[in-house]
Amino acid sequence: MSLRKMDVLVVGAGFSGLYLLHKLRSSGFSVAVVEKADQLGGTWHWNRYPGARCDIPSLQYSYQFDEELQQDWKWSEKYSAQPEILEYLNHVADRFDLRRDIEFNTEVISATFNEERCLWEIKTSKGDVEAKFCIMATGCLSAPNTPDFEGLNDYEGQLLHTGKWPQTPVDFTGETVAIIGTGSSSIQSIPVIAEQAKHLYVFQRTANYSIPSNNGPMDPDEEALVKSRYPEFRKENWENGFGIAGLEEESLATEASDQERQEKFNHHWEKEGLGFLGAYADLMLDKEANELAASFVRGKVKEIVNDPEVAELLSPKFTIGCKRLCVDTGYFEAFNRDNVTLIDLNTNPIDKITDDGLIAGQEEYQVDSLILATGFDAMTGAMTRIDIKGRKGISLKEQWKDGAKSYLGLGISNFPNLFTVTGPGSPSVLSNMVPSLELHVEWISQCIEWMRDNNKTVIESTKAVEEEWMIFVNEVADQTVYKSCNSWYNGSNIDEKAKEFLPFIGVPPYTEKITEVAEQNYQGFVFDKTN
Ligand code: N01
Repeated sequence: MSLRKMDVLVVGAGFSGLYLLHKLRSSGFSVAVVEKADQLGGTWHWNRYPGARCDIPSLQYSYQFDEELQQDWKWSEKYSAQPEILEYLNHVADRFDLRRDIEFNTEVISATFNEERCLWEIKTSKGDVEAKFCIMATGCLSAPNTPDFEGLNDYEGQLLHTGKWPQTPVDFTGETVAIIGTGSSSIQSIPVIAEQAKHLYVFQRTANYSIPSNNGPMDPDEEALVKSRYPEFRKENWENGFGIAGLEEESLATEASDQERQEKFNHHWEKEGLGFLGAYADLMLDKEANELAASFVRGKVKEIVNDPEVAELLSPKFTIGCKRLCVDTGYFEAFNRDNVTLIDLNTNPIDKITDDGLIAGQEEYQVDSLILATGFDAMTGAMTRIDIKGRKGISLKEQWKDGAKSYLGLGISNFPNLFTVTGPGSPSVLSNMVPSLELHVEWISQCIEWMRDNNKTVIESTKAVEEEWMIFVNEVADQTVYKSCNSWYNGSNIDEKAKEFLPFIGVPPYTEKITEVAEQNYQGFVFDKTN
């Protein structure tokens, strides 16, 4: 393929990349999207495991940039399943004629900033690109984590990773299956796999909190109500700390009576899903309040699971919410089935994977399929796995070795004209991702337009502002209970990764901050720096 030149190259054709393409093209820029997969969808293309669905209601987990789109589209369920979300994204691509500027099966191999020419030189698996701007729309949870289990390459059965699921549906009927990990992906897939498999072995290192989704067909009255005031509904949600409806509670768990608390927790358990953490304002701020919610959930696990030993193993011991809370359909109930066995990896560590299964705690498990539900190198992995070089050949991977620093999750020092969507230091994974990424797409597009209108060629963040910002990100987290356990929010699921809290907590102050930065001609960013 011959060298292609353009204003903006976008990496990734998921929710962010699609909207970036639409927005930037409408503003008159030449823009293309490159996508490693053979089709669009990003997260919703790769995560096709059984039971995959969103856990923020679809009326919220959807684009709002086009009023006609949000009025026209009809979700069939409260929390839509992966195939429907993918169908929605395909509809968006067709509706806004996006496909003609997306190159599929195209992997970015390297991206190097040429300081003299002030542009990005990007090598892809299908040829070279030169672009004034490069935007990483690569997702927060898109670089699968495959632990280095001894013997993994020897396994001859069907090896699967929830984050890289095959496009053709996998049928486990009659099979013996092992799944390693008990995070959101596993918690969604276990009840579905358990219905198919002859036997399912679940290998758990850390028990996790999960709240029932109470999913069901879309309530037509609720849909009509939301659609009658969609922009106001979106705005109200955005004013909550996490940008999600139902999280605006102000009363404190520590001040409520036992009976009040029980009633409220029960209500939130039955109705609110992720919003369970919004039952009281102090649940994520105060350990004592948090323990009240945590012990309520542990009590529910013991009510649901028949075998007391299994119930105890499934009862999480850490602060609720400091690992991403899960939302399920029949997760704890699945352990009442005769064909599901829970294995505690703390007392039975995996010795090795064999050609036909695994050995854990000296017990051998022969399995037809082995599923790794072991998560992602979150927030930074998708970028550090690409060879990105900024000023003076500095590598992004090297620069982020001791902790990912970014100004507002949008720009990185030494990497001019490179923007990140929902990067480290922004609310991203601690918010409703879709409005968060829309906010970033709009901010980035306006910034590039402003540069065009004001004859600016190069924008970059400085070390000083991003250091100051990441200190603030961590100071905010210090006022909460988020840092009190190992989680992918703080890099502790990946051995070689710096242990630093990455998302910014608080949608309203963050939105105010980036709006102010833009209004003050991108205060904190430097334009056309000379060496
Ligand atoms: O990954 P995870 P995930 N040996 O990191 C275990 C989003 N998401 O793919 O906790 C043994 O949460 C690990 O154990 P431990 C959502 O934001 C959303 O499930 O580290 N076990 C853990 O149990 C979510 O948080 C939805 O002790 C090992 C599991 O693997 C994020 O994606 C659905 C291990 C990994 O859990 C990631 O979820 C799905 C090892 N060496 C995902 N290494 C929605 O509902 C790891 N584990 C929208």
